[in-house]
Amino acid sequence: MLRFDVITLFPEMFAAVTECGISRRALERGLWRLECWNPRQWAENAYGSVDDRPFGGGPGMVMQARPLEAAIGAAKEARGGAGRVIYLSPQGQPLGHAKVAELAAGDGAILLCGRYEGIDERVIARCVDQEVSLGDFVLSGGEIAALALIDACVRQLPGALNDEASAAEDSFVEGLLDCPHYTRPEVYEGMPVPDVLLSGHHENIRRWRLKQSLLRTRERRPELFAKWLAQRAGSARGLSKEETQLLREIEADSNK
Ligand code: 9WO
Repeated sequence: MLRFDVITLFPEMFAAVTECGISRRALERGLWRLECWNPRQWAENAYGSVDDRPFGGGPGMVMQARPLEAAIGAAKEARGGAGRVIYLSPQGQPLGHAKVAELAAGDGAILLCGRYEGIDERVIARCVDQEVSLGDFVLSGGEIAALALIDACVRQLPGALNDEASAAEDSFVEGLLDCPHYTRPEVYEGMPVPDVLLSGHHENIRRWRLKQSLLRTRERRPELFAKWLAQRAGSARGLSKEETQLLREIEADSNK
């Protein structure tokens, strides 16, 4: 079963996934589980401190190795001695759908959340299997990144979404951005919903949505579009007739 063990000084933050929305429902359905491990429990002094001043000087504090490693050890033991350790940091490899899908299909991971200016590098050397980043920005700690990772994985689990929705239809599963969405009213502040969506013609609607996805991806994320094209054109099945036709239309439209 998918299981996340989180090493964190702020276990209460993880109520965001255990108490809310799709991830809460999936937890109640027994589709995944979460355990938090607070390094403070393994603090080396009576004050319960787990940070200290950085060697070499400079501002701020660094999380000490021993309490972190003890917490990781406890988490590993609870997982039967196994479990890869992922450290969430801006220095990591960028997270994408492929990694999310791989994690969701496996048994999860131990997620190490840093605070302050970071963690002692020797913990990374000794314990961390993968360092993962959500993007080029700095948070106050790894927790919000870990929450995002957990949420992304849990919604991939079969049975997590209600049957009207399917993670297989998500943006990125096909390597393209999502199409636009509309709901009532039909006209909002003078802006109508595209006619095709009111037509009831399911084939035309599907085609329009695919075209919008292609348009948006090409416009907003050219590198993603190039990757999609290369992957499609290079694969055994190649581009479908419809995809080829839509790409021609897009090309023609952009030259108008
Ligand atoms: C804080 C800081 C303060 C003064 C000068 C330099 C500094 N660097 C940092 C810092 O990088 N703190 C990190 C906070 C330490 C590791 C955990 N933290 C974290 C993880 N911030 N942002 C992330 C993160 C994780 C995944 N994807 C994007 C951001």
